[in-house]
Amino acid sequence: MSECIFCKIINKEIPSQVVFEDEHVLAFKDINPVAPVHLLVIPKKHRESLNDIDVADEALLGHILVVAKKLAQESGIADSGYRVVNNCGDDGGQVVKHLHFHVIGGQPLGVKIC
Ligand code: IU
Repeated sequence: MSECIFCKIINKEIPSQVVFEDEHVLAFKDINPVAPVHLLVIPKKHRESLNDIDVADEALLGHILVVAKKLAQESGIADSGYRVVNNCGDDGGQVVKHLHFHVIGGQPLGVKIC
């Protein structure tokens, strides 16, 4: 059994507020939202970070972005704007070691560092 917390969420061993699911990805509300809309889109396959992605995962990554856009539209933040963020590794601020993309919006967002 995986010790990864996001794998446990995928396997429904830990509850979450799921907003989208298909055979490849799960999306759920972040438990500690930093904005009115804060979702996480994760692959069902365990990948620790973007560093573990290779060419075979290109379609999966594209799918994650399409799902992120769809969820932004459904959340009503697509027109005003939003961010899709991936934190990779320690200096990138990644805390949970299962690849995930934040979808954040619903208010003007803060400091841009890039
Ligand atoms: P980070 O990119 O690894 O820093 O983000 C991890 C996010 O996962 C963070 O925003 C947490 O609030 C969120 N999260 C969650 O939604 N549910 C959980 O059980 C855990 C973390 I642990």
